[in-house]
Amino acid sequence: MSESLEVHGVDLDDLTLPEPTPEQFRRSLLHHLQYTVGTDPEHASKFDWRMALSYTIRDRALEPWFDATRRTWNEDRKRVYYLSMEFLIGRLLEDATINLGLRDVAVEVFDRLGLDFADIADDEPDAALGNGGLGRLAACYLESMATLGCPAYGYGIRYEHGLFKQRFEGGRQVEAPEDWLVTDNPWSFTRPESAYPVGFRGEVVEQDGRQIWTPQLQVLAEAHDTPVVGYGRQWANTLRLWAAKPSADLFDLERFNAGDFTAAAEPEAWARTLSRVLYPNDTTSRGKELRLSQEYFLTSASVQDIVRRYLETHDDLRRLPEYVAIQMNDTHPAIAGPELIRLLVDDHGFGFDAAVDLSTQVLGYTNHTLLPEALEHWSVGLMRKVLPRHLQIIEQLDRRDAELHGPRPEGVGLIGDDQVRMGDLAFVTSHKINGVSALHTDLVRRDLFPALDSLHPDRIVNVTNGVTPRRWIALANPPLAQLLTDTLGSGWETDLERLKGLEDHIDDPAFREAFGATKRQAKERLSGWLADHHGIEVPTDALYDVQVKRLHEYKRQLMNILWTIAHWQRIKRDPGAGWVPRVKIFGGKAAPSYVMAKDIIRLINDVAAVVNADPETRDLLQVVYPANYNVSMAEKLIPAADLSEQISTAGMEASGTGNMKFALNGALTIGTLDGANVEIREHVGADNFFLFGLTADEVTARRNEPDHARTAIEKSQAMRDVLQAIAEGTFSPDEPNRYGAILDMIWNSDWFLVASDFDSYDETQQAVDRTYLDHERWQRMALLNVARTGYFSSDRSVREYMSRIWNITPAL
Ligand code: GPV
Repeated sequence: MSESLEVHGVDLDDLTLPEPTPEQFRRSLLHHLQYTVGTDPEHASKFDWRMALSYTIRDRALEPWFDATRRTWNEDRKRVYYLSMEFLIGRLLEDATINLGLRDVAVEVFDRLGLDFADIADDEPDAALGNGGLGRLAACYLESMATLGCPAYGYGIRYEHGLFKQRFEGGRQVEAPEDWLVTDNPWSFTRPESAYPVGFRGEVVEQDGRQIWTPQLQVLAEAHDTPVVGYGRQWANTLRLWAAKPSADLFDLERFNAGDFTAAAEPEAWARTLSRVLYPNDTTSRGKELRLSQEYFLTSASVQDIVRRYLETHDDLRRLPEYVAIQMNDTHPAIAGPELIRLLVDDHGFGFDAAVDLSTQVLGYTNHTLLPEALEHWSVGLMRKVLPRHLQIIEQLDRRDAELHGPRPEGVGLIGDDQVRMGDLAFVTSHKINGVSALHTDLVRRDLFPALDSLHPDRIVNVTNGVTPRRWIALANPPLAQLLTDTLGSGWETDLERLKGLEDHIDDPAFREAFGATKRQAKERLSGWLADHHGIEVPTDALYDVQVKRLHEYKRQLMNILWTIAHWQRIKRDPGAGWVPRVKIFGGKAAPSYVMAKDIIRLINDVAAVVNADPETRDLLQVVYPANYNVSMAEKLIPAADLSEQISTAGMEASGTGNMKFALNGALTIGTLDGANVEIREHVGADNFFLFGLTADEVTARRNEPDHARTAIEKSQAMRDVLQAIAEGTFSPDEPNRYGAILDMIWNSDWFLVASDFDSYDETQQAVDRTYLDHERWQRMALLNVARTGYFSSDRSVREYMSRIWNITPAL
């Protein structure tokens, strides 16, 4: 707690809230219900209760938030600024409740009111301001930075519409807009005083040797702040999301007065578009003007805010790197380099070289993919139109680099083929570039930036991803959390390597039984939820085999469903062979324009319909695909999983983070040597991991073999039977040719090597079954997965960022 402070004659300590005893908590809750929500207990709806509860919890977040902010100012600390187009936060209420240490009190108070805390918490819409792993990683890192006491701001966009909602019609994905802001957002504070103009288009003219950019359009970025409380309420940071507002002069009064109302309102409408909707593409970049504008909108507002905050207490911008670290989450905010250089040169009188050096010391860039379709490129023409001054700076940077380093090999440089290469731009304006798993970082060095790496051999570093155990164990899996606390004492939540201590208990049958009981409870919770919310009935004594993630060919949900068909065919051939009952669970969305991914979704649903209706196999195999997978669904599915499917083509998944969440919740992984799977396997031990498939180098070699798919299919009876069943319309009797495109792809191109890896996957799946039949063995393997994956806490990752990249020490 801070020392006594007096402002306007008010002793701020007078405002401190009393200890939240159940009675105090109850009073606060009922007070908010009446005075903030405006209703009474007799008439309150679930929504009203949730709002009253949210305000009650939020009150308690403000003290650590203010304290942390004051300490950072008073101690003049270095701050981290995490710039990201995505923050996939999910729900905030229960997370904040846990981190503030109020869950037990809240549950008790609701019990006494005859209400169910979990039911109320379940009413909250997800903040789905992200697509998948990249956005969820940003959310885990925010939570870890707050827990560790790393002074930090997350900067993002306050999308009116987050990731679309998914439903299935006749097995097909249908998208509907997401609407999280339609009801009040109790976690956000509007800061109208923090608004920055962001300019677009217009002209640059030279005047007395200086470049003057006069934008044609100007939009206001208005700040909306959400407190991010760390576990143990010792620290809290800010997530600052920008909303786009038309600046007053955007409205064309002349046209309006002349009667052309629509045209008069056009620029205003355009301005609002900037924070209207999240682009629903995961790991693809499409070169659209609106997307570039959104990226600049986020970046410019954030960089202006950062410089303004620094200058409030400092006057020498040359010392910026001592106080400011800016992290770019992929290249989406990579215009930060040119923007900071622009501000330093055009507004603060720096020379170009000095501005570049300074910016580079401040900036860091995290690369999250090698997929060519995800590497951002902007055409020079578009860049010149939207950000003419920035294009000049990029050209100047490119010339400078060429002069510094002499003739460059083909394909090197910030601009080529009439495109600005954002990865190269991010590289040359950053002092550190990191990949997100050991394997991925090696490939970033070797395949993505070989030339830049040899020029700057100290720049590329690895920081393997991590996930927060507060959300992914304490919140998602209370029975497991309780067992961990009973066994290890409290403290594992912030020191996850303590899970190692579980190994001391592994020979104790009673402990293994208790561990097994946590899994059973999670399965019961999940099956109840599937029945209530999706009308799906599944047995609770089956092996739960789960693949949840965005739909993408490289993630190979297709291989999983093809294997499911093979398995079904085998059961039918010999129903009495002692099969392990399985529930195959799928979850995930496809980008709306990704035709092949949508075909795969439909195939999974078609297979589910046929297989689930088959009386011969019904008790042994179920396929379920609950629609609209999101963070809160993940919290229900992951704890219940026995088997975690991490089956991407080796070399394609930068890291994966779902793989970590599953292992921490005692699921065994069936996976390739890809991304962080490699490190998970090293940690849990090869005996406790179901490995299959080609390695990254073998993948590269195999792709060069002509007809690799056909060759593999011809070798595999199982694969041929599956493809034949699909071709005959077994799963689409009304339209036998429905999956012609998938079949054609598998036979004739198969870039992601589904056919080449199928038999290896099949054998390994059979090993999974055999192992599962040995109950004790499975239990031991699952326990070792929990015990040995403490390394994958995002606290460890954030500490590595702090020491290797940000050069910052925690305040706690
Ligand atoms: I680039 N990732 C993502 O979710 N969206 C993107 O646009 C890009 C990358 C993911 C990678 O695919 C995962 O392998 C990785 O675990 C995650 O980013 C976080 O690093």
